[in-house]
Amino acid sequence: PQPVYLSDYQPPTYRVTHTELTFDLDPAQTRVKARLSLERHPDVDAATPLFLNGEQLTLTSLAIDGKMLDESTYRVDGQGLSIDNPPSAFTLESEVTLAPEANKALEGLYQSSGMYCTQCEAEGFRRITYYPDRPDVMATFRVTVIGDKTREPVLLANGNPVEQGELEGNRHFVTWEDPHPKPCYLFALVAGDLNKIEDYFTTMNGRKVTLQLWVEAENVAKTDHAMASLKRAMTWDEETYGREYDLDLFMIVAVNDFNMGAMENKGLNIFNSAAVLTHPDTATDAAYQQVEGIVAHEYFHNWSGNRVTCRDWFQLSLKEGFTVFRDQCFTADTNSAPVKRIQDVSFFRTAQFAEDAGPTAHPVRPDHYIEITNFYTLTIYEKGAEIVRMLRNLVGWEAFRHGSDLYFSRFDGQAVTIEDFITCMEEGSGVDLGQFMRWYEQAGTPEIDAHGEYDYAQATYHLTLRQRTPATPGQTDKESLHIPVRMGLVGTKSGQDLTLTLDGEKQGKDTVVHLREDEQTFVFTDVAEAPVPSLLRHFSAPVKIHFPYSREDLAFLLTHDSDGFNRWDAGQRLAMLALDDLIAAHRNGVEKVMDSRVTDAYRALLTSPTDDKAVLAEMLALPTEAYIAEQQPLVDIDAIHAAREFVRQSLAMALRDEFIAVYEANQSNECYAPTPEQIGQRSLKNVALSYLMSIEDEQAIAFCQTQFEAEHNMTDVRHALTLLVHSDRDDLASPALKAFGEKWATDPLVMDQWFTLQVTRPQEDALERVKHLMQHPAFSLKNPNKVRALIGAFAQNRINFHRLDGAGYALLADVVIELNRLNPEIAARLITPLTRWQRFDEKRQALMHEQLERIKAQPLSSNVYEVVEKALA
Ligand code: BAL
Ligand code: ZN
Repeated sequence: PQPVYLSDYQPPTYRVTHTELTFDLDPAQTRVKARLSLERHPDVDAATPLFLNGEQLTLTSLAIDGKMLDESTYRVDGQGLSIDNPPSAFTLESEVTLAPEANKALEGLYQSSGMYCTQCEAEGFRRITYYPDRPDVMATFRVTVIGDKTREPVLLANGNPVEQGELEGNRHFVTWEDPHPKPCYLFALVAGDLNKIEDYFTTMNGRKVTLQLWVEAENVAKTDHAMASLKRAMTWDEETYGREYDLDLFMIVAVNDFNMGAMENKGLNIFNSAAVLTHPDTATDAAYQQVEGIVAHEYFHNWSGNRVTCRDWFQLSLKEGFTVFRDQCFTADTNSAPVKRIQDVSFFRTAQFAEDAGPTAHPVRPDHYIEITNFYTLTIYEKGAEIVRMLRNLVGWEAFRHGSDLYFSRFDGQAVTIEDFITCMEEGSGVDLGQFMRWYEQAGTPEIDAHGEYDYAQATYHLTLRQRTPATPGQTDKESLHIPVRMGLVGTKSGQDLTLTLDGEKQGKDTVVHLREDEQTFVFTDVAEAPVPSLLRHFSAPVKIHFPYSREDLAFLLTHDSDGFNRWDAGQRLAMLALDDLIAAHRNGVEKVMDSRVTDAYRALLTSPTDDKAVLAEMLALPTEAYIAEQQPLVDIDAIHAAREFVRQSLAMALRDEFIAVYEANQSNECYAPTPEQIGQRSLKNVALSYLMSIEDEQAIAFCQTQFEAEHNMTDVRHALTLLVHSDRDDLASPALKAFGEKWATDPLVMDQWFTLQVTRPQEDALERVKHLMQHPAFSLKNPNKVRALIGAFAQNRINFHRLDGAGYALLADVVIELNRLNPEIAARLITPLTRWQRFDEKRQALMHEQLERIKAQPLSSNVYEVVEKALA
């Protein structure tokens, strides 16, 4: 497969102004008629053939302006259709057939639980009809869907329904019109036996919008939260960004087989059922929060993505980075803002940093790709969002909003670039963002070495910051970035933020220093007492910052920093220092000793009054094994696991009474609601229970069993069951697992949880369980949720996936090889843990490498080929 380069971008030679489609649905042979109004660009030579993308289609007829084309005037190959000498403006009519039931890649038109649905982003529309499948071709659409009245009573497409009727042979049709020009990746069609849940939203200009959720009959009771989330998101986007919804109807459909979380098709969002369905008995707090975030994210795309879209797929972060930033702010405003930031950063520093340091590292705007589906990454999404967040902070909210208004009005109905967005931000703020653009172009996580010196005599504090970005594949030389470092100086005597004076100017108690050079020193004057610097507050830039904090400094910041995020981070750093010592002790065979400063800090946290239980739960959580691994030059799987377990158990033993007190104080029989207060309370209670179960004493086990058996809500039930299954008490875990599995055997989303909690257990039999569960009737390799719940989850079970006999790696490779034929997009994603082979010891490196070579020796899809090729380069 050949890469596509950003530098090769050419505007479309022909544009489509209007698209009419008719689908005559059939599982084995759906007929798609297309009638496209095409125009040649005035600058394009008349002899330029028309090229339309098309894959896995059978062309049955082709006509221009009503005249069938002679076979000598066009060519069809595996990529598409070329037509010689078309007129400058014309109507092209084509008819193709395709087989939705055979489509296991879940791109284009396919069937999920018998229902027809589509997924076109990024390049799935070419599996539906011959078309210029690129986002900079935008057309209005009129779509007729014909289906069986019994099997497909519901026929949906984008826009508004304008006509419907009965046809012969128990068939019927509905015609839909979408007046907003859109690229074909936003096209959607759904047909099946679905139930409707309807509600209304009145927009800021008084227009009544009908909101519909379409689900299978058994899921009707699981839709309240998604509907309420949608209405909150619509209100928030009006109030925060002035964005009003633009059609009379907004629909969300839940499907079981879906590669992504959800898709923002114009007026007809299609969702993975896992991202829309909730019920207190079946969904955890985390799932509730995820549903709210994804519903909002897809809705926000209506402006940031649909009304203004991407010129080409290199600009993907233009819509995704901006929309993730928007959904993060929505969640922060709707729930606990500090917890949202802690959770996002915690995930980012573990997973995106790992991506940025691995063989698939790429800039937020890549300059080439082989398979665009491989670029729906944490870098494009999450690092893209961090860049937009930096922008907001650099120019200030008002100017940012001004720039955003300008962007939406200037480019409405257009397909644009990241430069267009940045230009609007520059115009909206008057700030030069020239150097800032490098964030989009350079891959790799920048690192800042910070050094501070306090001069008692002069009452000055010198802070020196030095930046470097490590080399990444294809990018060896990096230029210095514009890095905003938000900071404060916390007085060691007063325990208070000191008033900052920088270059003679008073800054208040919190400021942002702008690091633009490789190295800069910032001199603070009138610093009345020796400070501890609090750096990168709120994670003001997606970088790693190193400062030689002592444990005393960190314990001090943990209690005194006015920035909640940095208080949490100080706790993480303190735990990391202790973990580092214990990892070394494990490696050297030396007795492990718990650092009493960590225990003291945790005791203080557990016994101090708090008004935000969710934040406290985050503060009590130790860094994950994956995060610890990211901090090590070479990952020592066993030492990390042993060290972390040692800390967990030491804390549980030393603070057993405190954990019991917290657990008991946070019991509640209140009716379940996914409110921030209740979620905080449950998180705190369950963190305490996790610590107690790490020592598996009778009291903890009794708590766990009671919590499991109470069946109060899925958050508590799942947590208790997980702890039992992850303990050595198989005598208790097995009957509980069995009862749970039987109770929920017909609920696919609960069965996903049942799979995950078993294969993430630390005991040695995890891999055997995976193999066994792959035979379970509820498991299917064809369903991406099942693959993620079982195989993906097992690959996160660090101690067992990285078994020294290589059986974990071999299992993953087997699945990748099989999935490569069925669903290349999911197969390529699944390889990720193997691509990080260079981070491990020699033995594991060799074992992982061997599996990558084994995959490479197969006939591969371009998706899997691209990832494996990079991993082995
Ligand atoms: N556009 C793909 C799904 C999403 O990011 O919303
Ligand atoms: Zn998105």
